[in-house]
Amino acid sequence: MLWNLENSVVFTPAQFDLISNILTIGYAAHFAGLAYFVLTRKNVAPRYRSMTTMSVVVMLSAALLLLRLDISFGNAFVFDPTSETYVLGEATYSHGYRYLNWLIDVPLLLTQSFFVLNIAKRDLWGYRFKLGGAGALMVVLGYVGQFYEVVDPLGMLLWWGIAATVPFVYFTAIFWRLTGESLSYLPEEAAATMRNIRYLFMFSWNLYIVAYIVPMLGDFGQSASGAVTRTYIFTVADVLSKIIYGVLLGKIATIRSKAEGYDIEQLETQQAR
Ligand code: RET
Repeated sequence: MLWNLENSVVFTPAQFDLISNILTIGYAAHFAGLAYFVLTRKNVAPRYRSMTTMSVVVMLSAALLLLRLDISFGNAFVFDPTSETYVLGEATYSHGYRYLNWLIDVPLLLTQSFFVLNIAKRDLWGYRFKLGGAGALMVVLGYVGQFYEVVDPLGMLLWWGIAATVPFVYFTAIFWRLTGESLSYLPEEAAATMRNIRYLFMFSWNLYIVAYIVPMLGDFGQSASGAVTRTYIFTVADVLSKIIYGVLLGKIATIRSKAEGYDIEQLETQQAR
């Protein structure tokens, strides 16, 4: 039997609301992020705009996915008046969508940073291939693992998780080195932001691992509270690793644009005259 954690527990109305509310906040935040990135696109010089485009794509795919998850959650559980709980109805909740969304977002998030880094042109495709490929591999391994989160959390789930950690460590090391090198050539203010991005990356990407581990935590991990907890962790990780990360990269692009003589305020005043 292949089963997600949510499908094997019974929710109190409060737990049901906690999950469906946080899923709603999750997609609302990404739709808001979508508007933000579309509207601020012209603040950066044309050479940085593909980076903003990547944020737009990430926002849209995440917002739609989280909406899909919320609908799936609402459809799967029905209120049972006798026990006053939410129990599984005729459909099941499919958590795997989350991983399939990462397949789009992880390679984009990893390679998006290249636009504000100085990477030699001839190395660019190599790095895209290494980071994008390792990112996708990690997601696929994690996706296979999540099928075992109820039937064998300390066996197969753990096994696939450890397998997924190998590409994770590989691309994180490259990302850390490339962004670390940038601290010496970025303008002062941009370097300070890059420092924050590095910490944010480490914190938020590791949160996904924490959420993945929840079903392994014995009775708690296999309970409705466990399901609520991991949905919250995933949502916090999503907002930090996609929205805040994108905003900070945008800040670096704006600083670099200005340093290179592109000033949107000046351009707009000129046009207005
Ligand atoms: C898994 C399985 C356990 C081992 C590791 C994992 C890492 C997942 C990460 C996911 C990042 C997702 C992002 C999504 C954006 O949309 C698959 C949980 C290492 C790092 C950034």
